[in-house]
Amino acid sequence: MDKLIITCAITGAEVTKDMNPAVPYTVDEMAESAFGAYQAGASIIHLHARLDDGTPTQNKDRFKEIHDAIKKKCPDVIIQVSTGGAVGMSRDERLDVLHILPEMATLDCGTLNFGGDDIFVNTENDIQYFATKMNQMNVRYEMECFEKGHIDTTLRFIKKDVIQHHLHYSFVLGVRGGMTGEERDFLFLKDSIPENATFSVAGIGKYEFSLAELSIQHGGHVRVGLEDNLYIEKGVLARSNQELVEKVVALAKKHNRTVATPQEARRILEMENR
Ligand code: KMH
Ligand code: ZN
Repeated sequence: MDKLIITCAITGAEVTKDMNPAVPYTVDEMAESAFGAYQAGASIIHLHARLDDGTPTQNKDRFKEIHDAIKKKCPDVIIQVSTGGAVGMSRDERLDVLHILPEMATLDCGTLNFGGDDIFVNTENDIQYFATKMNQMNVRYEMECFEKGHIDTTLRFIKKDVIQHHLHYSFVLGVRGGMTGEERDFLFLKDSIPENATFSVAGIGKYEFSLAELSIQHGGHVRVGLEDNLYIEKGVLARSNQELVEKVVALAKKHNRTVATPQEARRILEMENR
């Protein structure tokens, strides 16, 4: 089995300090939180940008400031910027972040309900537009799939050579409107991707650690972080992103998986020659 790549989704666009005071907003808070996660074992930081008051933004200058502050504290960490942004943002607004030429970004592979009246829109044309831009700019992507139809969409785009490079999936499970994160869901998705692909899981809320453990056992990788889950255990708020990563590291130990360094993660994801 490959070493375990741990991604930490430190802030997202939807969670707030009212929900958990450890959610970072400012540049310094982001850098501090990312550094803690990195020290605990995260090799990838999944990054959204916020203004100081918590408002989500895809503004390239704000992203650059946060990106550079994180890199100053942990120069070798992989920063994976979000091109998902927040619900309601336009295509080009979401892609503004690509101007900082990130090492890696997300490619969201389908539309889904996002709770209440929210819809996270990713039409077939959006996906093609995003993938084409990232191919042109030599930005590596992780394919975010919230249900099986999203995987089927990627398979069509792989055939058309719109999706290129090493295939790396993230199964984001447990969103209100997407697929749940039960074992049967995980196994169905894992068995639906190409054999040469790698995958990670991002369990939302209560699914975070059960999915993490499943993925560790099945040779997959893991994302945790306050973007996805605010609790270290039922009813107990996590004190930091670091604490969430530490819990995954303990699960890895339990199942004899060694945690990958950022350089090892680049090798596993075939990102070295970009
Ligand atoms: N904030 C969600 C609307 C991504 O980062 O690519 C989208 C999201 C996915 O978080
Ligand atoms: Zn995200």
